[in-house]
Amino acid sequence: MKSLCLVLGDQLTKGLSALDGIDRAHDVIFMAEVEQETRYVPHHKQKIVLILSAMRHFAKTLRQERFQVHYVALDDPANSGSFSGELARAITLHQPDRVIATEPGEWRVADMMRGWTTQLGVPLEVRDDDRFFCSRQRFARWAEDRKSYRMEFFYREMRRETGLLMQGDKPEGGEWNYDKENRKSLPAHHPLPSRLRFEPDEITRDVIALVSRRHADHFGDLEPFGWAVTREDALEALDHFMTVCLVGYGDYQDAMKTGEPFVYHAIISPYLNCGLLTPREVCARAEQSFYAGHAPLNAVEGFIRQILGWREYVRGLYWQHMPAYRGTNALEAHRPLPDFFWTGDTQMNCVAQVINDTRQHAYAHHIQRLMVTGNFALLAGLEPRAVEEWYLAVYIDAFEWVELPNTHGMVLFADGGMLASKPYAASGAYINRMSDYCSGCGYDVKEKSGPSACPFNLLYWHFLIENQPRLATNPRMGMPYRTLAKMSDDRRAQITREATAFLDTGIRLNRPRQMALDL
Ligand code: DLZ
Ligand code: SF4
Repeated sequence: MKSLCLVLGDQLTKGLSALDGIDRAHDVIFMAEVEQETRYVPHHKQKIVLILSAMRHFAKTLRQERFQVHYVALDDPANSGSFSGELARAITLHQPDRVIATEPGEWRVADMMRGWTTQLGVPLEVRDDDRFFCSRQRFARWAEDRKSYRMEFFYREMRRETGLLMQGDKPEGGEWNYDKENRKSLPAHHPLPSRLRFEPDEITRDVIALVSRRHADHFGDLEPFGWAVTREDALEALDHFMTVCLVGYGDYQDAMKTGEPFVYHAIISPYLNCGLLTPREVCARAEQSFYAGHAPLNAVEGFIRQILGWREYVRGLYWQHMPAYRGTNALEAHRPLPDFFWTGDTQMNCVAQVINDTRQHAYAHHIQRLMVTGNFALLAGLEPRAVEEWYLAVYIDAFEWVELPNTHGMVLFADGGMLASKPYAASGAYINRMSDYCSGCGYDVKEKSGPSACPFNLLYWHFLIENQPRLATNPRMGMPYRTLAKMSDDRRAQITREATAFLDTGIRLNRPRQMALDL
């Protein structure tokens, strides 16, 4: 029986289930660069380069190992531009008895695959993606009968099941979670580790030229490009993180610094998410570092929680609730995405810095994403679909299964609290505590109203006022609502007036609010 085995751009793993039992003599591996995937959102240019170059390197390695690979390049004149079109052409050419795929990462592609069962003319076998710790069925069993999910309980089950950082049935060190130790700001003049860059080889340079020709209209700087595009280089990046950065990862996980989007972060999410690294090997390495005495428990537990806990949890939730999940808008947020998300042209220094990091590196770390751009989107009531498209486009590690729950649920609370127990709303004080952004800002983080007030302060109280009917009964919002209750009617009216003026004019004009108000 001859099989055509499908490998998608985020499935670049030798042990992929679609390749289980493959016969080098008869079977053919199918990979295609398609216009549809490079354009379904305006991906950052470096994200397209990473995926296409990693695909080309992966195909090259497979061929060196004597697998037959049917590979379609983006600029092949015969390329129809879609997975369905290219698969149909490959079937005509190779005449397989069946097509084998691993379940895709995105609902959009899964939906396309459902169509293939009748369109292809040959049977389609879709296998589980067993690179994850928790299968979709396993998550569904855990989620059964739960109205709201909490990552912490899911995570504990995963720890017990895998035995990671466990002493018998007890968590290592006696606690499941050491997050409270992981909220330090960076001391002034704290030297940060330098990061590995991987010089583009000939394959990557070809892809850079291709993306420069075809995707000039997409967001972000194309060069310098320094991401790993092979498993060997991704393993080197992992090794560098484990030996140099993990030690400071816990303490400074939430810290932000001008021009330093990496701080002590692992920056391996692009490699995990496209398959060059696997979650199991990465967690095993971190656990070894702890037992070898190379990194403290708060760092190692925090790191393992992101991968074994949070990453698996958001994937489970995504598949459990798509496609209805992305249609909710619990806070009825309808404001369009301001242009400055694409240009960085805003007087809010924190937002400008994070967007600048994002444009340069296709990366910003999780607190930058959650508490700066995300916090702004939440407080300003930006339309969830537009914000989600932005996050999916601009970050090199963004695939919908991971991006959507993080943005829709965690950042925007658009699911009404299915994923997070409260909205992550914060005033400028949080950003000031965790970063050096405010000292370089035209706004004053200490000012709560008036022309030079930090917009985050104004928008924070405006958000609470606007959403009082929806959020005041949330037990975790008790403190801010008690403070709001002490505010005079005049003060509330002033906040509403100034916040509305900012949202209606200040945002669009990309200049300080005082100028907007002077108009
Ligand atoms: C993100 C991406 C891009 C930019 N291009 C391709 C491509 O040309 N071919 C491909 O197989 N995959 C690509 N990807 C990753 C896919 O979007 C990803 O595999 C699906 O979204 C997962 O369902
Ligand atoms: Fe951001 Fe406000 Fe600080 Fe300016 S003052 S950097 S807008 S938090």
